[in-house]
Amino acid sequence: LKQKGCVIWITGLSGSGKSTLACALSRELYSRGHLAYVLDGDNVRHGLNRDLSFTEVDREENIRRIGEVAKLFADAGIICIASLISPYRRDRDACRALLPDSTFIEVFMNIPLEVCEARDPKGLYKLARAGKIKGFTGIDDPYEPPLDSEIVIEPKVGECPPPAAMAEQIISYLNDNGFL
Ligand code: GGZ
Repeated sequence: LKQKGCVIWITGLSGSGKSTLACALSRELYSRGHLAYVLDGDNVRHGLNRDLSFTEVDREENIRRIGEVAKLFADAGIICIASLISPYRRDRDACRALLPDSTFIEVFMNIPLEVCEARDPKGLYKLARAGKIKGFTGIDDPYEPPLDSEIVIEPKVGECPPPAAMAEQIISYLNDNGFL
């Protein structure tokens, strides 16, 4: 194997760039000959998790299942990139606890709500503000930021880092910590 199995858990608000980063990272890893696989909340909700809504208990179950599946990939020696809002700290910590020491790498997309809302790529914030979506994370549902994530992605001078730069930040971490 050309990599050590692990889970890269990307958490953050809707529109913070989680899926974009997951995609850029998996492509970059592939191009370097590594095996990576993306579990994206929005995608998994169309299949495995199609029975789940956005209530607190269903989000908890969404996160739990993705954590368990991610663990299987990591056990198989694959770099599993999980990108989902995962708004509750205790649910993320429960996934961390499933994995061997230091193989759960939490990545916090520290992008202000105003920036995510201004981007609004799917128009969901607009619907949430209009009351047409209830319980939308950041609007009328909570998001608990990580307190000690391994990696933080932050905008510099108001600009969000380009996807390649974000991917590079994570690849450096993987290199420095013996995963690649
Ligand atoms: C948050 C919602 C909601 C509500 C639909 N709250 O930006 P997107 O569209 O593509 O990503 C969001 C996705 C969130 O699914 P996750 O599985 O990542 O969430 S969680 O980890 O909390 O279980 C958003 C869309 O689904 N979406 N309704 N009410 N996001």
